Amino acid sequence: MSKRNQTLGEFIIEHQSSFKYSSGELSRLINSIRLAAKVVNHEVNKAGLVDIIGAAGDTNIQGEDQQKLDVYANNKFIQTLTNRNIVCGIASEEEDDFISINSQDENHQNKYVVLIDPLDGSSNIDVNVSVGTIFSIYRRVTPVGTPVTLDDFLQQGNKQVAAGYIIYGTSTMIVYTTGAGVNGFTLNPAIGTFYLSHPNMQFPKDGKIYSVNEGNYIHFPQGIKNYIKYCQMEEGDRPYTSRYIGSLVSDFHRNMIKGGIYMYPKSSVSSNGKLRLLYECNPMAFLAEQANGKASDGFNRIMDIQPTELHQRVPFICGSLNMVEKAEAFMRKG
Ligand code: AHM
Ligand code: MG
Repeated sequence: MSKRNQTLGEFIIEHQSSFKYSSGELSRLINSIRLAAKVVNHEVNKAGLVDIIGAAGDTNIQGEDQQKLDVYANNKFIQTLTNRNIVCGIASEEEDDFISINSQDENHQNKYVVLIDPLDGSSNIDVNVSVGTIFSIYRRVTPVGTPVTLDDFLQQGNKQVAAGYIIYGTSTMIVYTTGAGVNGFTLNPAIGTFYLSHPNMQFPKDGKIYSVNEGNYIHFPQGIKNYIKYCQMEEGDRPYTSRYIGSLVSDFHRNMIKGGIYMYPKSSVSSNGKLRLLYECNPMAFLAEQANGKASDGFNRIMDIQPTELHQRVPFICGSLNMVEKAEAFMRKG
């Protein structure tokens, strides 16, 4: 069968034995994410039609208003992963604390924890701009059959077993890695099946797109300001093109296909930037490296940062290898 006609279900089965720890558990986990993605996709697509948009009245741990669809996506992913008895713990950007599953059951042998940003960029929903789900999967470090602890979640990104995102865009896609490259699958909504549409995705080594919220320019570190000026300078293949959707998954996805750099640096008003290490930066960094790109906080590899808290934020620079290295050089010069 041509790879291009391969469904995500077939792909998961075919590649199951190549996983480092091949018990079928990780395959079932990715299958559950696929299922929840379809359900959330259905709801996101209806956003313009039904009265579901707007703050639900709750405020999340970061003090931001939750949109109703955030709540829906959060519940749907947690429900799907819990009901199917596949993971031992879940942490979500929308939950204050992690969730321990079947912590009372000694026979509970599940090994994986999932960290998830159920609907990233949700402020874009009411203007019909793409949003995404980001997920990150680790093996627990505490013994199976015991309740999970914070240590199971505060692992360095380099310990990830799998990571990916779902982009609810002009097409809905799942893009993920299990540490053997990055593959993208596009949903045929008529029959509810994801097909392998983007095998072995790679960041071009160089790019011409820079993505950053330039409205914050005045607050950026000098190194970032200088790099932005470099991008705008007329020399060689520059000036580069500026593209910023304000939806990490969409900006990342475009840059991976076309070549580019995404930056959410620290600033004088937010000392660690905005993005969360565990739910956003680590999974995107794993994907970037698996696609021959790079992810950094300006000085260090994102996946080598030791997390100290669930909702920790870090500066994030990610994309085509040469562009990220250039931005790092500007950061070092200050
Ligand atoms: P969220 O998790 O509250 O949705 O915030 C994350 C989003 C990213 O998708 C996006 O890149 C960034 O916030 C945009 O932030 P800003 O509006 O400050 O540029
Ligand atoms: Mg988010």
